[in-house]
Amino acid sequence: MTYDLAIGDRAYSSWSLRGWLLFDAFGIPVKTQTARLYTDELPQLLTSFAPARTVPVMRCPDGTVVPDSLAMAEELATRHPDVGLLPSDPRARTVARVLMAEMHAGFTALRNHCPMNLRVSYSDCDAPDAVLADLARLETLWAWARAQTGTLGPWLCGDYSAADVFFAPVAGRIAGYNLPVGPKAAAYVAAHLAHPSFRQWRAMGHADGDDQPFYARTYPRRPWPGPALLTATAKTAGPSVNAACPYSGKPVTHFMELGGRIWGFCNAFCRDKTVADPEAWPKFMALYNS
Ligand SMILES: N[C@@H](CCC(=O)N[C@@H](CS)C(=O)NCC(=O)O)C(=O)O
Repeated sequence: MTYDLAIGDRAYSSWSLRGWLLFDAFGIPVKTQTARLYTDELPQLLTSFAPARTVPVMRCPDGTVVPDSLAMAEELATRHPDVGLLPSDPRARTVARVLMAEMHAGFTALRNHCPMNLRVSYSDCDAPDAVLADLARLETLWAWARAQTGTLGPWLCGDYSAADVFFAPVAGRIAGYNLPVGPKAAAYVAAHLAHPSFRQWRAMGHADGDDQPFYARTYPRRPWPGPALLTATAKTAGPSVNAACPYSGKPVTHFMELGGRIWGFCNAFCRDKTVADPEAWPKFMALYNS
């Protein structure tokens, strides 16, 4: 028995990103099921996760359902004390909990004006004062956490922890809407964009289906400010260098061009997540570099 996790569209569901990172970034095995927001898929999926009304929601191996990201973080940290979800140092752990609680409860202006959309990147979004006030509060909290925990590295409370998980969507918003922050906050955002789990999530977000109209904005665009991406292109036909999919080992049916060669995958999702960010996928890069 393992954990089951229900999530929404990866490109848009900021709460789902938190839920998934709590597993992926800490090596806790999980079986993930997805449903598209604003469709009947979501309530349908949630019928097997009662009493959940939103995603993320997890079912523990013992059958207990945990329908809230903050409760998930606490429960996973309790059930897996050795994976580093919460800092082992008591003071750093307290600070991490303060950060998670405030992020979970607040920042409404930022959330409303800049809904997470990992498929686009804007150069400006006319941020109103309330959003600027939320950004100032984030910078205060992040600086306070570093001072309290004596952290000099990229994360807030020592090693990457659940506190950082809770700010991953905010990092995506600051990057995606080009929101003004100081150099220390900008470095923290850059650390999130380069985190292996975040990169994989964002790449899968590009492969998750059509754009959701609710998130469309007409702001001017700029290139995604994360790590420089290799430019790959989906192709309709092979033949490919490889006969077997780098992920499943099954025969290839979907194709992609990269570096002047054609690469094959066993389904559209695995092809498209690789097109979005080839370097996010160690199994593909092992094949590519072999
Ligand atoms: N308090 C919840 C909030 C979760 C939440 O609002 N999830 C959104 C997706 S990002 C959702 O499921 N919306 C669907 C709906 O409200 O019908 C948590 O921390 O997990």
